[in-house]
Amino acid sequence: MTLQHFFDSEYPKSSNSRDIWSVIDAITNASVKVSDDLKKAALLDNVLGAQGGQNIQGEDQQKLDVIADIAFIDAFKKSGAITGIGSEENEKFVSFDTEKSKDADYVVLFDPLDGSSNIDVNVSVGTIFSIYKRLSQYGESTELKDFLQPGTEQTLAGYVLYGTSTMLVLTWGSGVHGFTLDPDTNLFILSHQDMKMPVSSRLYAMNEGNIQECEPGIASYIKYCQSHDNDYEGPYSGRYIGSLVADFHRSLIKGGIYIYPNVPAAPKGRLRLLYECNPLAFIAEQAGGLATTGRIRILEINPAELHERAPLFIGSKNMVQKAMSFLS
Ligand code: AFP
Repeated sequence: MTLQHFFDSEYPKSSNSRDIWSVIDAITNASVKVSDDLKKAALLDNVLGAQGGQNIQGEDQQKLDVIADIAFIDAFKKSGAITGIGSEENEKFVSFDTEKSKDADYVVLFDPLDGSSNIDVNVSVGTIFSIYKRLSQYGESTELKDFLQPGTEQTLAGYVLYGTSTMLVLTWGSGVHGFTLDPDTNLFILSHQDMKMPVSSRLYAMNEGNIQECEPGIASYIKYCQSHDNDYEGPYSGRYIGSLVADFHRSLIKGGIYIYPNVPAAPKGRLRLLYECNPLAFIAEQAGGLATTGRIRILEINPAELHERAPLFIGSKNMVQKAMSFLS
């Protein structure tokens, strides 16, 4: 079944369903382009490597970060259903401000290419996105308040994983569904219906290089994972790709926990609340998992700024709860 067919049969019929489809259509169009560029990256001129600048987070921008950012922004502009966007790669939000887009219902927040420092070594990366209904007045430009909504207000969220196959994983609040790109037709086909995250597993993911720098409860939890005194009575396996979207996808399918806590170099955590934590938290919860800062639910945070960061404990419900029990 194609994504469009699935959407037509499953998305609640309402006045906004055409607009939501336009947004999904824009995402698939841009992701097919990005997927093609990634596949051929080492063969194309001027695609691999660093752009030579830094994004607002102070991180080195890869050329493909910029290429993906432009591809998604163009597709969102064309969709006619989006009034403005916030992107990890742009300092400020962008209000589209055409006659049509001033009346559009939705804003998108997205990370065009998560894990992009992995591109040059041919490791999976992804696009993560989150869609909200605007709060500003119709007919006017987008305002900051449109983007600073808690994750509980998301209408739609998902990611495209550019891995051994290209997959789109989506939720609109009634389960999580996965679609695989058929490279012969460029259509996304339903391959994973109603995905459920196992409630526990013996896989943990963390940049353990940071372990001495974290609050003590985190080192104690990791010791627990590595011991014989845990619920599996034997060491868990450590798995860390360094592309959140790929690490998360593994947890969604096989179960597991991903932790990125506060560290002195990133006192509020490294990950971006609006582009990474909220969309993945919506998916995790819809699949039966959990997403917290270690102390509070990610989706209930009221963001104060566009590029806000948050610590993230995400994955299988029992594992996230267990990890939280180690924090004072
Ligand atoms: P990039 O997109 O800049 O590569 O950042 C990736 C990321 O936000 C997330 O996808 C990774 O899990 C995390 O950072 C990796 O961070 P460390 O290199 O500090 O482990």
